[in-house]
Amino acid sequence: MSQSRTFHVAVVGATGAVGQKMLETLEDRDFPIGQLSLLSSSRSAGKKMTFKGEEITLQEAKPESFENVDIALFSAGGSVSKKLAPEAVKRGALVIDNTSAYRMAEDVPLVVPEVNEADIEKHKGIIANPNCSTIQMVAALEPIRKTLGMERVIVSTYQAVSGAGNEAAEELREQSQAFLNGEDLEANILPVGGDKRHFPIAFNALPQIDMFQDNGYTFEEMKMINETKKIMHMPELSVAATCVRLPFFTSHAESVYIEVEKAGVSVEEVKQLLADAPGIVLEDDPSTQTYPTPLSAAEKRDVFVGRIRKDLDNDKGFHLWVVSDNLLKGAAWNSVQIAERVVANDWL
Ligand code: NAP
Ligand code: 3JN
Repeated sequence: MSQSRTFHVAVVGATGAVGQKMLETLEDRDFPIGQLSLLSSSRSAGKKMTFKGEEITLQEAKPESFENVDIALFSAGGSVSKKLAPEAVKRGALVIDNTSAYRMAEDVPLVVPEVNEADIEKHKGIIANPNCSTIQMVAALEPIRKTLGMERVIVSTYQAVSGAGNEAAEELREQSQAFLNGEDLEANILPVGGDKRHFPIAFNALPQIDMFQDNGYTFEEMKMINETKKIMHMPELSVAATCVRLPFFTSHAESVYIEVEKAGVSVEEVKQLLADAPGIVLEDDPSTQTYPTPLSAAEKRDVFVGRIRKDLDNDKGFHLWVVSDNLLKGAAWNSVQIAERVVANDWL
């Protein structure tokens, strides 16, 4: 992006799966950076990472790290955001937070620019980036909702291991090798590092992402449900979610069933709405077996939609297949996109 002013940007969690993609995206987008601070835990402090060909030394994230920072991109987990985001705001930085720490807070905008860019302006120092599975789904739903209305959403996800961080991706690599060598599989991370039991992900499917809640849904499922209603400004929308982890590295895929308000809509009308929408790529042609997959969507910033069908029993029901790179549109790109909108609109 071209901009005359430059900004002091801090990336908190720069060594992580999301943090590394943040750096790549800032570089690819030529974000107007005057100074870049890369922040980590004490474990990685002193190590170096490269940005635009220059080596930058990682520093331990502390309250003082945010002196003179204009924009701080956080992806080091909820507890780090809870402790350090207020310190960054106190020192004048705008925080764009990738964790669930502030997503449902009333005075924190939860933003997917294609859906609710205008909410950014209401920020009081923190803007939350939604959960990856939520982002790609609402980006695909919004163009349909705007014209046809929306009453119900039922989603089942097929999520990549990179969503659970670098250690989970490493676990899939090691288990896959062991499985093919006929060795025992060691599971220490998935489905959730902090839970009591762990199961192999290689050649498997795990119907648990994040911790179980008292209502029987997992936290990932509840994030999708609550965040969708907040971003779309539709507290009355019916949303149900089942989140499943699968053994591939990149991109989340989702089977989404929707019921629109308007009756008698054709599948061609729904396809046209998606084809015309910003950030959405329609890949849907059964005659040529054209549809998105996790591999075809990887390393791309768009949300890909295919397999659009009208429900056979409900005139207002449609089925969609929505795929996007979970670390790009699901995390780093959505955050940098918010930062770009802030800068372009002078909303700092
Ligand atoms: P990851 O690969 O495990 O990376 C975690 C990062 O956090 C590492 O860079 C680590 O630095 C850093 N860190 C840990 N403790 C820290 C501390 N006290 N101060 C500063 N940095 C610290 O995990 P990830 O997949 O990148 O995810 C990180 C977080 O981003 C998640 O916990 C989640 O909240 C959020 N996330 C959001 C989405 C989304 O849907 N939008 C998707 C995935 C993740 P060291 O190198 O020093 O250990
Ligand atoms: O598992 C995935 O595919 C996405 C995971 C996201 C995640 C992982 C750990 C903690 C989150 C998130 O962004 O919702 C969090 C969290 O901050 O709650």
